[in-house]
Amino acid sequence: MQVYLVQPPYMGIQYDVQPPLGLLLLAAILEQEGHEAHVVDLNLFVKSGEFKPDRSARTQFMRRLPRRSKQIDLLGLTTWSYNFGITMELVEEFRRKHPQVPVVLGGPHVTFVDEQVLERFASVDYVLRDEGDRTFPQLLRALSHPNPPEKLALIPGLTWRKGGEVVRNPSGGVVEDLDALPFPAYHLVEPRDYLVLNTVLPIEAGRGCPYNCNFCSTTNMFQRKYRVKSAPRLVDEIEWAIQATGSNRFELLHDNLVAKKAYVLELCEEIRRRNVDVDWSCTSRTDNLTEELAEAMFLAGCSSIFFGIESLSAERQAWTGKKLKPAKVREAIELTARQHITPSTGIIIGFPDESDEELNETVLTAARWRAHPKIRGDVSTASLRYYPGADLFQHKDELRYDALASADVSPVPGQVLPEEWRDQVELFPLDSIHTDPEETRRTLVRRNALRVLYGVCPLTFYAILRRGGLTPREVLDGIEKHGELDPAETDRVKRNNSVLLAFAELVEDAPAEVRELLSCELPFWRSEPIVDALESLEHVVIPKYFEQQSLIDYACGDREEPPERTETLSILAVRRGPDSVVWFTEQPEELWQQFQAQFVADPVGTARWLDSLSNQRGT
Ligand code: B12
Ligand code: SF4
Repeated sequence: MQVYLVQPPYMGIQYDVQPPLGLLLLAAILEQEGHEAHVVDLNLFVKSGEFKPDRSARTQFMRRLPRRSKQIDLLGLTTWSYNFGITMELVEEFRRKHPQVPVVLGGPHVTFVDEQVLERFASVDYVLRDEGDRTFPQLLRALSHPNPPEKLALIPGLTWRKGGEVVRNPSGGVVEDLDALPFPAYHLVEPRDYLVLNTVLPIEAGRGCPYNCNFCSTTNMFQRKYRVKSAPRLVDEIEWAIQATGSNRFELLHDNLVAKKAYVLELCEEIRRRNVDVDWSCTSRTDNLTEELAEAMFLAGCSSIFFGIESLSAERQAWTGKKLKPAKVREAIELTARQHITPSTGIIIGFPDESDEELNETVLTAARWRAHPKIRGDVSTASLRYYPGADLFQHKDELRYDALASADVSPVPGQVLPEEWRDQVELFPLDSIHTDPEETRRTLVRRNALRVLYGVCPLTFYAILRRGGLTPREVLDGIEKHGELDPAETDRVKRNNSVLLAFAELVEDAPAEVRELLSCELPFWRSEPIVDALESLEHVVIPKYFEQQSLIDYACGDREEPPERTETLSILAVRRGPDSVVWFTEQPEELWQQFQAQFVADPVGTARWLDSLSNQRGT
């Protein structure tokens, strides 16, 4: 059969793109069964800039699929909650053009709203719940059978229509032997198309997390049994992926890989024994990591570990059911950094009943992790949302459509959920929210502000909290009050600048040390802090008052006395497009002239050099 598997686009910046691993795995399984599989990644199509925002999304997406119905025997789509609106728009359009071609949905969203989907949308024929590795080929076999209903009734996890009635087959459990799965069909995509946007590719290490946090659907989707590919099998896959993709940077996907210490040690041992030159990252709970483990991981090429921290308050931890101990969280981050691994952390904004002290503690601690030169962690911020399959979804009655929440998850600029679907909050839970409009706006403004501050000027942010006498709550309130902040603004540069200009107003009143840090991190902060496109070179010269290392030590709290002063230096900053570079120099004007001359002689080379030095990426 000719099977087309589609990854719909999802929100996020250009770098939020990864090959759709679940679909590539299913494609490899289908190929083993003799089918011809095609993977269409509409997320890549959007993020690579090929998508034209001023033209119809439906039309552009349909053009990526065959025109004639006879060229396609089945359409399968992966589904996530935050982009289910655009997913269903595509499905509806597909059904209009190809009324006879069966459509099957799978993945972590429809697994929990299967009956509702089939009841509401005639355009969907099948929902295949849970893990599809064993059941998807069974579905294709059943569809080729002379009497499909007889066979369909036997497929575990299938929700389908028998006559006019929606039937829900019992679930069939999970794939126990992950070693038996084939390598993903990377030949169906062009790895280079991904690598130019994001240098890290995913490899699945395993599934299943033994914990059960109230905001997370993993335990219901992949269940609580920790499953992994054996160490030799996983390292085989890593070696194969290096050959197949030309990259040696991988994220080893598992929601909580480090939960089994013995396994991780064995994996590290296997990587080192085979001397594989690989740079990898993974996810861990903070309470699963030990110094011994982190050291072994570093020696085996691990460069970053993601920790879902959520909050530094013991009460919020209890509320989520995650139950991390704040002191242990701090220890784990420090030990990770000590072992030369970058700790990447995730926090949640918008907990109900969160006190100012709790918010302040979480935001301040994360600011320290981001800013401190010995840690330099990444921090990502998410707002609290109810996902199907997560325990919090029991409160789905609180959800109501909200234009701002919906715009927040919009995968392409200007895409809004069709009006007639807006009352279907279970199906489109991320276009809805449980908080009132004012609180929703506040949460999103705060989350956006933190993304920008942690991303663009982390040192100044931490310094204003440590040395500027403001609490995180006061900074966030100040930004909310001063800025013309529209969380629905789709122009990212405009949105980030409104945060930065409001933050700069607060910095104007802060001590000179904090102002100078902002001039180093964001030299154009008094005009337009960041730009998207700028053809000519722009420069600014700012007097420098403090010796840099002692300024940083003071800002980070490693030095109590004020920073040493310097008499002669200036800050020279030059930018073109989104890229800027900063020098500390005694002769800013001469250096600027030289730079201009170099730019005239070799504009492309100089721009590329600027690009390589730029520090304003990733917001
Ligand atoms: C890698 C990843 C990402 C990557 C992108 C992945 C990609 N492919 O492009 C990035 C980092 C961008 C990402 C971001 C986010 N993610 Co994410 N992510 C994952 C993660 C860890 C792994 C996905 C994966 O590849 N799994 C391995 C494969 C084998 O599994 P799979 O894709 O689910 O496929 C299997 C089944 O689902 C099914 N199946 C899937 N599709 C189909 C299709 C058909 C036709 C069939 C029959 C079956 C089928 O069969 C497959 C094989 O068993 C999952 C957690 C997880 N364990 O899966 C979360 C997960 C998908 N992410 C999630 C979330 C919430 C997010 C964020 C919103 C996080 C945040 N709060 O900011 C962001 C949103 C995006 C953004 N840009 O902001 C949720 C989604 C929940 C939901 N209901 O939508 C998940 C499930 C984590 C969780 N437990 O909550 N994510
Ligand atoms: S948040 Fe992490 S620890 Fe908690 S259930 Fe989900 S994957 Fe497991």
